[in-house]
Amino acid sequence: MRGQCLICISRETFGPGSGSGSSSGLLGKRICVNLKRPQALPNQQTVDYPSFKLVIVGDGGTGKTTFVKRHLTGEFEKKYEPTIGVEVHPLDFFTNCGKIRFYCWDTAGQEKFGGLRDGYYIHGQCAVIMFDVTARLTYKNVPTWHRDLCRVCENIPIVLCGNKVDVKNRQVKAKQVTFHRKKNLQYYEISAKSNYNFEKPFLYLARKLAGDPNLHFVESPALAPPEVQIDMAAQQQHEAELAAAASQPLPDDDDDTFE
Ligand SMILES: Nc1nc2c(ncn2[C@@H]2O[C@H](COP(=O)(O)OP(=O)(O)OP(=O)(O)O)[C@@H](O)[C@H]2O)c(=O)[nH]1
Ligand SMILES: [Mg+2]
Repeated sequence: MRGQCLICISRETFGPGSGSGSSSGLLGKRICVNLKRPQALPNQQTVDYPSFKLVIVGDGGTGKTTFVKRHLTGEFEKKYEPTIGVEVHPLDFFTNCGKIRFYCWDTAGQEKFGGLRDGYYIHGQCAVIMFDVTARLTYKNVPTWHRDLCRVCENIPIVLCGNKVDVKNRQVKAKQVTFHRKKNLQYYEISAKSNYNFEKPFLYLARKLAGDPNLHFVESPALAPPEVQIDMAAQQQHEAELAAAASQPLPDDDDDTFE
């Protein structure tokens, strides 16, 4: 299968320059990151501007690979090809503080293709946990992904993404999504296929990593053209429900009661 690989992680294979922390631009000055941290693959080009390892996890089929491939490459898999092990995609963004790169470690959701599994999380500096709003089980499994991730990466900024909001008959309603509130994560509704909210998770993570809530993107990344149109009126309704739910008290423990 194209571009898919199982890789081994070794600290020694990454030389100076593979990490961020070089001081190009304001961002570089603010962020202190260990230069030896492995972020890219050993054979992957490294850059002299701040770069971060972003780990993407979630059940198989939730759209992780589709999401990262929207950026630049223009590739879009219509047919579902499960990821084997991990694929690492370098994604660049232009901020008012300079350029920033996320090495997106797109991991396999399917157990049988998991490879090193949480071995891929080592030195993760930020993360996206993805579920599919059309498949309840993928939301039920979010706490497990979160727990496994946090065992390896303590205290990293994490975004929870509910993908496929373009689908009419969604199974996980916006107001049923509460996990992020319990764990202090950011939540975004996204649709990889329509590019809806594509930039939001990256912007949130960039702001957290830079420690600058005012950081913003100065250019939109080149994205693959939308494959579907999203019903914006319906989505605005969902976003309003989400905002309203945020002011409600949290259910005691709805992880198990969400059926
Ligand atoms: N309707 C809709 N379908 C999507 C969207 N994103 C992904 N898909 C479809 O969902 C299926 C799975 O997508 P992948 O990106 O391969 O899923 P994955 O999370 O990488 O799966 P694993 O590699 O097995 O972990 C594909 O058929 C995609 O076309 C979306 O935003 N909307
Ligand atoms: Mg995949």
